[in-house]
Amino acid sequence: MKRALAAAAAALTLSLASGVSAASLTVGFSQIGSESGWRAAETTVTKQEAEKRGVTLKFADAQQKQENQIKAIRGFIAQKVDAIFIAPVVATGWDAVLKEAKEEKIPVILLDRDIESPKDLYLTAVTSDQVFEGKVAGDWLVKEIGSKNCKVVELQGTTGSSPAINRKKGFEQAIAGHSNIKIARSQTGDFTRTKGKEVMESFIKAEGGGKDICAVYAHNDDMAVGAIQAIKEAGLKPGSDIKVVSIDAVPDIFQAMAKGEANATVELTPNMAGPAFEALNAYLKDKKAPPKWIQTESKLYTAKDDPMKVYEAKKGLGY
Ligand code: GZL
Repeated sequence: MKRALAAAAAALTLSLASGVSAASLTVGFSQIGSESGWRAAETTVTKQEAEKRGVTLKFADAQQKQENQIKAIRGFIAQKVDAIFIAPVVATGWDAVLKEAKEEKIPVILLDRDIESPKDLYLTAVTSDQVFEGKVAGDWLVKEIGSKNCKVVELQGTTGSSPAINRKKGFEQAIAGHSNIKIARSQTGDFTRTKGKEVMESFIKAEGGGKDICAVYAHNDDMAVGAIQAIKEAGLKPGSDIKVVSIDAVPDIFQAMAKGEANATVELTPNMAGPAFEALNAYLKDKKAPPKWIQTESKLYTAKDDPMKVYEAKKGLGY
């Protein structure tokens, strides 16, 4: 008992000193898995943000399965946690379990992906503007290509996930007015390097060895890195024979950029938990409901942005 009191006092002091909330909360976090470098960084940063605030984080890795997330969320409800964070693997199928959390008055915050459930079933969603991310990627390609004909192949994220739906939408908006740029093939690579490479290999095979493919648009950098491997193994030069544009801005894409093998990426912060904890504290302290969407920044990086300097800077940020 004495040890627990000492620990709580230490957490209280630490959290007061660091100027964040003094409450020692227990938050359940249902994470999708560790399918990409970005996802792993989000997990690391979420644990760091909890530690900074003296929050007890109960972490559940769903290995990309929604049924595992729902099971974990029911477990958090049974344990009567103070709040639940969810990175929802897909956008549908959450209403029932969110209603159960609501009945127990446990606030839910969505991290990095959105869902199609009624908005009164969650407190807020901390995500980027994923349509905008796709548009930034598409706008970059439009500018890069000019009036040349360009056959694009697309590596989509996880089928049914909000980033896959929205990043596709944004990219298509960007190229809509440019009939010289066409998406010839589009398939999910499930946000992983392995699948990204496999699907790119099939695109290259289907397109007569790939020499007519002008660009690959990957919904995340991990699939782009897999595609780069496939392009090289086909005897083509990624970054020049086939332009490579993707999203996340993880360190490895900057290494590829420095070698001229990747061209552009749109940054996604892995720190969704910081804003989520701040919104939760404000809500628990004075019942001040946050906006339903807390938007994180998106920034384009290209080879002009000193990629190795960005690589070094990013290495310390949870990657
Ligand atoms: C987007 C996030 C995506 C990342 C991928 O907000 O959900 O999931 O872009 C990750 O790297 O797999």
